[in-house]
Amino acid sequence: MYKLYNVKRWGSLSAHLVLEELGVPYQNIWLTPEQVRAREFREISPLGLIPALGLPDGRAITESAAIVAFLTDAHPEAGLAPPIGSNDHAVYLSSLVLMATNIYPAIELAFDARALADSEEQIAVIRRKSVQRSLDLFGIIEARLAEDGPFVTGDSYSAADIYLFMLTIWGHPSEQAVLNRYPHIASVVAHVRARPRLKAALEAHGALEARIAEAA
Ligand SMILES: N[C@@H](CCC(=O)N[C@@H](CS)C(=O)NCC(=O)O)C(=O)O
Repeated sequence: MYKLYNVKRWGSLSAHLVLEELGVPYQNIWLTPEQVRAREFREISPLGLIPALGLPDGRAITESAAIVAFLTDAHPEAGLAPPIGSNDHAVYLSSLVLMATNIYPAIELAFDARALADSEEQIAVIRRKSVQRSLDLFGIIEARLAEDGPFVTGDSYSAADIYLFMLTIWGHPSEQAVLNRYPHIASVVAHVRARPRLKAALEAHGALEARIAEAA
């Protein structure tokens, strides 16, 4: 059985929602930030990062995009990714990696601002610039959705839409800032929130409703 190392509202949200959509058996292991930062967790995730997925053979893999792509490809019958080898699958992988290696770290930079800066002024500058960068990058996804949507890979809903949803709820930029600016992303987000299979997991992460008041 898979084991998901999970923290509420962190990067494991994508894998958690994908596992729920797939309907495959898995053990959900909730961790606190302190447990993630403990030495022992490095045996599972060498960089001390969430998410990590334990495989049935006892090994564990990390990196959110790889976990999502692995899960959907290992369970193609669920139809949560385009057929492996198709052009749509190429777009699927490219979109996942684009989001994971560009938008995700731009958002993380805002969270890391305090550790990187020497003063409150520097923190404010890092946050402002990282939020602007994230918004610009969301703009690239919005343009693609406008041209080839309504979903990230085109006509069909996929785990890439779940991944996009996750990035919009982290607060830097605020979900409201993303949704107000980008109507096509807003409709993907609404679609993910309305998926019946995801309701319980979204509730567990406190992500069923948008956090309107959140700053940034
Ligand atoms: N490239 C990694 C990034 C993972 C990452 O940065 N995870 C954050 C949470 S969203 C984390 O675990 N941070 C550890 C900490 O804050 O101590 C991925 O896509 O999985």
